[in-house]
Parts: sequence; C-alpha cells; structure tokens
Amino acid sequence: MPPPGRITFPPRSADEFPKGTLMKLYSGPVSLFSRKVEIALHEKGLPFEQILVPFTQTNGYSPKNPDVLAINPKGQVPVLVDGDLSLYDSTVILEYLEDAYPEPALYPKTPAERARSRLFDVFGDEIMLAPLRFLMHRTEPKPDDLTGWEAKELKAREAEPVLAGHFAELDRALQGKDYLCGAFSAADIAVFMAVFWSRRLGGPSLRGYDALAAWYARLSARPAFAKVVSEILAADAELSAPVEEAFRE
Ligand SMILES: N[C@@H](CCC(=O)N[C@@H](CS)C(=O)NCC(=O)O)C(=O)O
Repeated sequence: MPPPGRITFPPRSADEFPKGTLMKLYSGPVSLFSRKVEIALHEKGLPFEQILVPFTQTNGYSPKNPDVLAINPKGQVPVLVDGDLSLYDSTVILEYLEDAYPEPALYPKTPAERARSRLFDVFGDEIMLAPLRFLMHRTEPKPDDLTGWEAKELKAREAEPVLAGHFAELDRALQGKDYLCGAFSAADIAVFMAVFWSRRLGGPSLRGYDALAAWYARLSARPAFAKVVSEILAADAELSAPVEEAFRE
C-alpha cells in the first residue's frame, strides 16, 4: 500500500485482484458524474473494468444499459459493482471507495474537515450544476430551425455570470491554499469536474481568478485527472458538436 496522499497512478495491476473480483464501473463517455468516479478510482490506484453505456448527443442515454436499469432506479450512470455490492450515485460511490479502500485517503481526517469536503462535493454536483445545465445544449448538433437554440442561448448567457460568481467564491476559498480542504481530497475532484465542465461548455474564463486558475492547473497536471480529461476530450471529438468558446482564455 502506498503512503496516504501519494498518487498511485498507474493503477495497481489487475492481476493483484483474484479472477472475477475486479470492480466494474458503468460509465458514460461524457458523463460528468461517471468521470468523477473514474478520477477517484485512478487516484486510489484501483483497477476497474470500464463499461461505457450508449450515449449520443441527439438521443442522450438511450437505449439504457439493462444492468444499469436493474441496479439504479434512476437509470443513471455511474454504477459501480464491487463483488456482491452494487452502488449508484457518484458521491455514495466515492464514500464507499474511501471506506473500502482507505489508502490513499480522499477525505480529510477530522469530522469537521470531512463535512467541509462533503459540502464542496454538494457545491460542485448541485450548486454549480444548476447554471451548468443551461449550457449543455452547446455540445448538441445545431438544428436547422434556430429558434429553440437561440432561446436556449439566451438562458445560457444568463447562467454564465452565475458560474463566474461561483468561480469568484472558489477563488476566495483557495486564497493561500493548494487544495480546497487542506490536503488533496474528494472536494477537489467534485469541484474540478464542475469547473472543467463549465470550461468545456464555453463558460466563463478563469482570467482574474488567479488562485482558482492555479488550482485548476495543479489538478490538471495530476495523472489521474489528465487521463480522464483526455478521454473526455477524445469522446467529445467523436460525439459532440464543437463548442465555440470552449476553454476560453
Ligand atoms: N447524482 C447522480 C447524478 C447522475 C447523473 O446525472 N447521471 C447522468 C449522466 S452524467 C445520467 O445517467 N443521465 C441519464 C438519465 O438521467 O437518464 C450522481 O452523482 O451519480
């Protein structure tokens, strides 16, 4: 086992896991929540079998994978199968991974710090997701009749300053810090995904948010993040419409 906090990438060999005990992750090629779990698995050095469910920008997650439907009443990915345990919801999965495979730790040690880390998870997954949803049409093919598209763009333009406000809050939280909750933690994974998704969808620039930009670069350089980001960008090149202001400077 590596010492706590150490990056264990590339993952431990699948041979270390007896036949049939390798975890399975049902994931989506451009699923924010599935990719969040993949980063956690890579950070923990845990090998897994990745099962990418069908997804297109025109039909979404259809047809649904039958295993996902059987395990998750919401029919959503990510779904993790570890032995006889089947789980859904990225946050539940991250907390299980921490309990079952504690090293390297992805949550702080004290109850207060652990709770703060979980609040950042909510901030990324729910608070930032609310305005982000208004940008999601941008990876879909533009229809011939642009009326509906233009209406969505009006909403997106209203959501962008909300996201910029969240960037400002994060920038304040990161003043003088390398990570959101002391050492690197699950908080950084969840919030990174929301910031990355915002940039991927042509959301606000990081200019002027120096602490946030430095944190974003610091995480992007971690092998686990770099691997997952490159997989998402490769999936976008195949599946998604190009977004005009993606990753704007
Ligand atoms: N709160 C859930 C959200 C999962 C979620 O929204 N998954 C999306 C992909 S990112 C999905 O499967 N959508 C298909 C659907 O809702 O039918 C989590 O954290 O796992």
